[in-house]
Amino acid sequence: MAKDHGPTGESPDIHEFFGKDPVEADRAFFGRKTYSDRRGFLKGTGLATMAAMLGANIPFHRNMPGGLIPAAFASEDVLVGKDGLTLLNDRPVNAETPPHLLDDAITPTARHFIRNNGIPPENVDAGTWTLTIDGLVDNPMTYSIADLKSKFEVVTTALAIECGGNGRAFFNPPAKGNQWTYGAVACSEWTGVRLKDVLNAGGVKSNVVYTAHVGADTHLSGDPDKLPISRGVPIAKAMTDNILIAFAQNGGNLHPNNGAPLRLVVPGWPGSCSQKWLKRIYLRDVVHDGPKMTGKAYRRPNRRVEPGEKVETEDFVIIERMPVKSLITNPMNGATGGRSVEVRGHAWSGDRTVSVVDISYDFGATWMKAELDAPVNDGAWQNFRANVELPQAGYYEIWARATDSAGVMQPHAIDWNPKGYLNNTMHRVALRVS
Ligand SMILES: Nc1nc2c(c(=O)[nH]1)N[C@H]1C(S)=C(S)[C@@H](COP(=O)(O)O)O[C@H]1N2
Ligand SMILES: [Mo]
Repeated sequence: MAKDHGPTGESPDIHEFFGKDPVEADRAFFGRKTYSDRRGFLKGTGLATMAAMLGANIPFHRNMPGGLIPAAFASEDVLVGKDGLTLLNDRPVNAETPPHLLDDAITPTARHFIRNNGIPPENVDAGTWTLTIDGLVDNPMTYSIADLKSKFEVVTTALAIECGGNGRAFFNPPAKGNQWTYGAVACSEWTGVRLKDVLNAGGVKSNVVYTAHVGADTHLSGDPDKLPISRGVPIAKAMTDNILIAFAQNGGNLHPNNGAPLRLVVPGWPGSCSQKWLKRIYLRDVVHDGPKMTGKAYRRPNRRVEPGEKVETEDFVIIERMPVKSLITNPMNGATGGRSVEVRGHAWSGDRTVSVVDISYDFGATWMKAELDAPVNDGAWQNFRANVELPQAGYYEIWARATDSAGVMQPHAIDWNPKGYLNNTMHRVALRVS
């Protein structure tokens, strides 16, 4: 990237500039007074500087939406420490993992997807980080990470996190939001303490209904009084065994974009419940109404709707468990190979287990049972494999479908909803036998 001067004459790097002071960066480049002012456009010094940084004029600069960072700059620097992820958006950072890179039983930290709603905190120090538990508890407490480790049982478990919007890219009519295809899912090994132990130590009052989670990230507007996201779960869910307050990922530090140094991991429910950069959990006697809990965010219609149907906000309900789903991680979509193929992948169903994974290579006319492992622990995804012998050279599709412990099978077609959540249609990969 060109190390030129930004509009203030002191910012050599556009990400640094937007990262430090997004409002000022927008004003300088786009002439916008507030982040929500979408009419701003590049002009004057902002335009000249942007053009200098790009090394070219921008003929259609008047069409550039305010705040847009040119794709020419949307480079790997926001994906430091990640391996092979596809960047969907760089402000905030959203990146998914191609399915074939999710082949491991335990997802390496470098391949765990990133879903940010705001700007992560910078220069975090695990040594001074604190977590406050308050609201409707008998004894409000503030813990350091060392306190958590010494006061509570430390456990290591494999826990699957899937974004509620994973698969959104396939909705028709399309749904606004990050166009996740398959890779907003991962199953790292997390080390931490149980949420329920920490809540119990605080003494949960009898009128508690919901948890409320607060992280240290900043709202995109830069407004310190606004949270980018604050979600919660019903207290009964919070008291289950497999929810962790995690301080290690795969035996090492959490990746800075995955919530370092402390995060919640709520397996089986929308990833948004798993607050990153966790600073505070407060208990409430009402359903939590923080940012991204209300309206249409992480909510779905309370009934089946037709594709494109308009749904009133009051007809939306909070998404709880994620539905039964599977992902083929081998072969890679579009691969060419011989007639013998080991099909591999993972399957999961929030708060349930998967009982069967079926594989088809003849467009669903016949199905064979894959070998399916039990979850390594409650909350982990399950690995499957099947040896497939393809009859002759040609084009094939490998399809996988999971059925869960309640007998629910993945559908062929999307159950459409306005915000594009919960797409659990069967995964298909193309394969050519030469
Ligand atoms: N503080 C904070 N926590 C957050 C988010 C966020 O933007 N800020 N995004 C949530 C969403 S929508 C998802 S899907 C998961 C993704 O976790 P990951 O980025 O570690 O993969 O984090 C959740 N926790
Ligand atoms: Mo998400």
